[in-house]
Order: sequence, then structure tokens, then C-alpha cells
Amino acid sequence: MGHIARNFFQNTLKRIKNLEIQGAEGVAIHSARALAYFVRHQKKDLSRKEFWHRVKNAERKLFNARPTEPATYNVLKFMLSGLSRKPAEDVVERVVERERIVLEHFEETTAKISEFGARKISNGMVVYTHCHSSAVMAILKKAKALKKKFRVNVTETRPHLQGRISARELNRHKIPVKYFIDSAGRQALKEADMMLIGADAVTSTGQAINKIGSEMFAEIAHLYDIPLYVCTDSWKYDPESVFGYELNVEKGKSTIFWRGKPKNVALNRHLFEKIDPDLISGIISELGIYPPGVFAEEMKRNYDWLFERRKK
Ligand code: RUB
Repeated sequence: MGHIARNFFQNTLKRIKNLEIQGAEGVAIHSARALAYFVRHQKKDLSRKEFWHRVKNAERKLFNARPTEPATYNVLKFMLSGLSRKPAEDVVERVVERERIVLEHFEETTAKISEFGARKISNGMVVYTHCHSSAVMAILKKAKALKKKFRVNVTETRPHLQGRISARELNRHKIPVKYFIDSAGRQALKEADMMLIGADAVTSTGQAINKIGSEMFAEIAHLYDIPLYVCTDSWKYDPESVFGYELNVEKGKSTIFWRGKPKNVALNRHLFEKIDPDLISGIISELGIYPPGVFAEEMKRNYDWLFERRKK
């Protein structure tokens, strides 16, 4: 593999690991591009065994960069499945074709999600969000493009402060935004008419997994009768969640939480948490707006088919 290709692949890995590339969809899209690039730049004279050894290794590295992202898992699986018996040049052609399909998929679904979501926003509303989700941002920008007048309350999202990414992005798009530290989350919600968050995963029981704080704020929203919509591409559906997603929820390095912490002080390092379906009014995906149980049923029914159909 050439120097530039290796750099692009390694750079993408590094940028995913250090959160320069963040958000489930962003990680999935960049993983697809990095894998296609890697496959395209393999030496032509490799044996099939060596070729697949390298490709599988690249796939594993990408997946392990953020091992709790089902969208990335689904995308990587989609890009390589059914190809292991094919000669390398066919594999390259198919993977490049599938990369295009993946990119188009996310472009089309983002457009649909933003259209469905923007319908929920009306003039004078205050929308609350936590962290930074490209799906939520797309909805808010679409509502702005439709000339709706609303404000967004956003919480900072310690320890990585993705709330600031959201606040800056909204500000750039001239959407009024108010920033709250996490411990002022109840105040942010009390002023709000609706809560919109993204998801890293939706499980087969209709639970959503998202950034730490999401469940706490969902519970507060529930207390005040504020509807919560989880905004997500259907490729974040995680059919294996029932077999242990809980055990695998991402944890951060201790220094992100407290540099210089006394050794004997224990530390909770959770970065994500689940949101129970009974706290969620609806899941906004490219399929429409469904209650979580219905969304999970739809996905269960369509999951294999969804991937088979796109593989053709
Ligand atoms: C981002 C986060 C987002 C989801 C959905 O966390 O929790 O809400 O990933 O994002 P991190 P999107 O910054 O740790 O990746 O809608 O962009 O897929």
C-alpha cells in the first residue's frame, strides 16, 4: 500500500479515536471511505489470503476505533459481506460501488429525517438538545430554511463538551441558541417545548443509546411532559443488542474526567447510556416517525432484507 493511502487510513483512524470525527453517522461515513481507500490501494500481486488478511485487519481496526457504534458495524459489514470468494479486482470494484451506496444512503436519509423532524417544529418553540447529533442539526437547519422561528437550548455535555459543537454550528446558521452547563439541564428543559437527541444505537427492544446525560434529561423531560424524539438513521439499529450491548457501552480514559485525581478516588467513566422506550415519544428516522416499539419491529422485519437489497 502506498504512503498516501496508509496516511489517509491511519489519519482517519486517529481522527475517529481522538473524536475529531464524532457522531455515529460521521464515524460510519468516514469508516466507509477509509475502508474503500484501503481496499483500492492494496498491491495488485497479493494472494487472495494475504489480501483478505489485510482487509479484515483494516475492518477490525476501524470498528475497534469506536467499538460501540452499530452504524459503523453495519456499514463495514455491508461493504464486505459476500465478497470473500471473489478475486481482488472484483472486490475492489464492489467495495468502491458500495462506498458510493453508503454515502448516498446517508445523504438521502438525512434529507428525509430533516423533513420529518422539521414538521415537529413550530413558530415560537424552544427545542432542547444534548451533545452533538448531525441528525438533530439537519432537522434544525431544515426548520430554519422553512423560515420557522424557534430557539435551541443546548447542554454542554461533559467531558468532551460536544454541546459547544452544536452551539457553534447553530450560531453559524443564525439559529438562536442558549448554552447551559450540564448541571443547569433542568432549567434548559423547563424552558423547552420539545427535546431532540440523536442516537448511537437503537436496540431490538426499542431502547436508544446516546451520550451520557441523555437518560437523565429524558427523565426530566418526562416529568414536565415534554415530548422526546430520538433522531436516527435506521442503520443504527443494533440487532445484537439483546446479547450484551449493555456490557459494552463505551467508557472514557480517566484523565478526561479528572486530571490529577487522587489515586484512591473511584471514578464513573461511562460516556453513553440507554434511554428506555417509555421515555421516548417517537423515533424520527428515514422510515418516518414511529413509537420505539414499532420502529424496532419494523427494523426486525426489514433488517436482513435492507442489507441484501443494497448489496445487489
Ligand atoms: C455523539 C452522540 C450523538 C450520536 C448521534 O457522541 O452521542 O448524539 O452519535 O450522532 P460522540 P449523529 O461525540 O462521542 O461521537 O446523529 O451525528 O449520528
